[in-house]
Amino acid sequence: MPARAGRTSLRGIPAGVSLGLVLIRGIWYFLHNMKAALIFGSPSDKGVMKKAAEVFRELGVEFSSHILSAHRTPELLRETVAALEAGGTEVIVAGAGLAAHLPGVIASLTLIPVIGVPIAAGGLGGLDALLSMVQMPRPVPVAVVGLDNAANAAYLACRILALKYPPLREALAAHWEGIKARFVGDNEGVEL
Ligand code: RP5
Repeated sequence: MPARAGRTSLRGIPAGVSLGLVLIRGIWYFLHNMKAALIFGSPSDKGVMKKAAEVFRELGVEFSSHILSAHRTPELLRETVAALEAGGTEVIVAGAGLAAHLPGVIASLTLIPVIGVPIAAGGLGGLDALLSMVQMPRPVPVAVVGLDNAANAAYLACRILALKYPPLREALAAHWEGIKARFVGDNEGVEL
């Protein structure tokens, strides 16, 4: 009788090796205290998504970032989400354009809250991406921010994390006070 072949993932990696990689990556995220993750569907999304990275850096939130696609690299996406879960990631910001199923697919793989950033790519100006995210059927929600507004997605992610981490809450409050003070300063004695 022929020996039973071990299970192999679609990437051609034996299932045991794949599980090992998930755990190793999970340990890496855990050791680096990465509570947030940025995932986006293409290198062409980088310009938009780096606005989220800037907010995380400004507020001192450690994050991992990944270019992964729900349709181009589905196996790697599944493995990465498993590794993020294993490593203690608590919120995911996912950006994509066109038929932007990436955030919805991520939300189907995990209970970690997912915030979608619809990216204005292609002939429909981003309406396609916006509707793909905001119209997720129950019970698989994706919180959605405005077109290309990755910064707001990161701010929302920080607010979610701040429920649990008081230093982040303080950093957010100080950041907000700074914005208010600058706004007031900029608008005093305006010459028309
Ligand atoms: C989506 O398709 C990506 O998120 C990107 O916004 C869009 C176009 O991707 P590329 O063709 O530029 O790789 O999957």
